[in-house]
Amino acid sequence: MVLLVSPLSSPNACGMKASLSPAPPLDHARNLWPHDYSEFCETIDRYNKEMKKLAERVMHLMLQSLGLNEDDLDWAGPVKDLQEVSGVLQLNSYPSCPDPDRAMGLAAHTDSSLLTILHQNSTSGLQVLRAQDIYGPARWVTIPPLPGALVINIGDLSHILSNGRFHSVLHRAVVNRIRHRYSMAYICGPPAHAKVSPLRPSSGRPVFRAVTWPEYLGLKGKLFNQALASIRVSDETWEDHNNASVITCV
Ligand SMILES: O=C(O)CCC(=O)C(=O)O
Repeated sequence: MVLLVSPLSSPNACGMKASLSPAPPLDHARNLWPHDYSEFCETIDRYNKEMKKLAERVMHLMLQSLGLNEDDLDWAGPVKDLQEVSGVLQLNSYPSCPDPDRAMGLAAHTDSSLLTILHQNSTSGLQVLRAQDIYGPARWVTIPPLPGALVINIGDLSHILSNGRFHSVLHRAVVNRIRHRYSMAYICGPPAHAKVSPLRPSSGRPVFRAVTWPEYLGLKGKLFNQALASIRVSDETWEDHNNASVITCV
């Protein structure tokens, strides 16, 4: 079961993932807890605000690690936009299953966000795909829940923004034989109007074209795990583009 809540103060703003949610989050909470939904809503509202602050801080550090200093962050319009993130909180519930190998929690995917901050209860289930290395072929690795720890997943938009220096991570959730598992994902992205494009590519040219979050979600809906590849700028397109600009300038 997936419940999407963001932000509770404006229940219709289920945002980018509204199509997955059968009803506005406040209505959903009212149905589940007709008499005391307000405590749930207030707690979620507080959690949402804290996650937004944390996401902005992490995003800021990520931008700095790409070599953007405070001055760059001040003058660069689109970069400034990226410091004010918007988010969707997704609550996931995975009932136990006596035959977990024949059940699917959440299919393998990369997140379409800038980043996702994940809290898991004490039951493990999150796995990331580790690429082939000297220790063996590509394999799924479990990320065990640690008390008090949050997991941060890099999303496709950070992959684009960093021109591939940050890699979005392919992950999935598996179900547990005896224990019910819960997780909360704060999925954060730029404001809907902001175009995300590679910032100051260190190596030559931008590898991806610019997209807004809603546009990218549309592509993801159609192409799923091929969405990122679909906005790659090929060498030929890049050369054509450059030649075209030269001709235009002349
Ligand atoms: O439940 C988990 O650990 C994974 C959740 C997730 O990948 C998602 O909500 O996109």
